[in-house]
Amino acid sequence: MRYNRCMNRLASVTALVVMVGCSSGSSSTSGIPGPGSGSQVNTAFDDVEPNNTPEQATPLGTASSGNVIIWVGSNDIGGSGNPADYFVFESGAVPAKLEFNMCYTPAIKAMTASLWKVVDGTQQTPPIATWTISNTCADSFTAPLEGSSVYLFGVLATGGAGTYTA
Ligand SMILES: [Ca+2]
Repeated sequence: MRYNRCMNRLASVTALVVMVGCSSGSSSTSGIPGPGSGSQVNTAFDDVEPNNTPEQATPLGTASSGNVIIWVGSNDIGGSGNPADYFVFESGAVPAKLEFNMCYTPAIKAMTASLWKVVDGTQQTPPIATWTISNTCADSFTAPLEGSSVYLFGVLATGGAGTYTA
């Protein structure tokens, strides 16, 4: 009797784990572009519209060894025509860090940024990190980067159109 109850409980726990596994797996996106050539990632995360979905991510090439520090002079974002900017890049050969500060202007109401690993053109979920951007440009966000790996970086904005810098 006791044994049966235990096995029933084990079966339902197993089913839950499988369900959670399936739901997190189904939200990943395949068809992410390759990082492309060059090393624009070292210079600036300049967006090339449309880059509103992971499949439209702007390729930024491969980083030189060392930390990736996101630089954005001024990118447009916000409003129904430009809700997000996605970028794809490959890290340098040595494990390093992603680092950035970011802020935005009105009429943007709120912004988040996320970093995902990409394996064989497929976005891996959940994201490595998701950050809430303030409008003060002093957030000091960081995340670890494995060596020679492909990453998807995306920013989402709500409210109206504005710009962001990093
Ligand atoms: Ca965009």
